[in-house]
Amino acid sequence: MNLPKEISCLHYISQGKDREEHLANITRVLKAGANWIQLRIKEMPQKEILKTAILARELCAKYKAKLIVNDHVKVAKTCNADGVHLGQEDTDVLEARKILGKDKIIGGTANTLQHCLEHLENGVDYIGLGPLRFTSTKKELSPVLGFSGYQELIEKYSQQENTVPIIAIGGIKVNDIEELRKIGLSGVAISSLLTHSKDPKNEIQQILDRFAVRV
Ligand code: TZP
Ligand code: MG
Repeated sequence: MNLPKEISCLHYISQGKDREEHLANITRVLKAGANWIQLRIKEMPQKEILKTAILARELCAKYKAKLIVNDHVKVAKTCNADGVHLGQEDTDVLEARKILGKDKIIGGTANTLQHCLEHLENGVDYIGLGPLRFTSTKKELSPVLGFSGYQELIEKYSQQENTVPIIAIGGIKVNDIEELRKIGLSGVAISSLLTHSKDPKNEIQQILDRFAVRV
């Protein structure tokens, strides 16, 4: 699949109880080879999220990684992040595009084919589709798709004339990559596995390698 804005095949989704923990977890995966960080902070005042985003921006610049801010378009704009990731309940994609401009990356969450088609219509740069399986990382999780759900959806999605990369999310482990890749996923977004990994370097390398096989 064509990757117009160089959408990485591995998105690390940050987690942590406070600013320090988010930044420590981000630093750890950057050192281990991650090249794409999605700063996902819930339950923190916007000012604090902005401070964290500015520091995450510096870290990502140091390791030549992309920084995508979850939910907060204004934070993404102010800290000059590479883009924003928007859920179904967040700022409208068209509105975000007006604020951020054409060169920034906008990703959108999807759980159904309808969501994917709407995102295409609105001009997102990638779609985060999931969950693959249950995960406690996200509250109010959408219905689990499983491999068969992805298969069915991607068969229909790939009949569209112009598509964008689809990134799988939700409870993903290294051993899932091969099957997801075969189904037609362009990448994976992972939080827990990498946050709690004893050897993130090894896991990141394995994931990048498994996607690199694809031509
Ligand atoms: N959206 C659907 S699942 C999820 C998000 C943000 C979190 C994925 O995290 P994990 O910990 O890799 O299951
Ligand atoms: Mg959101």
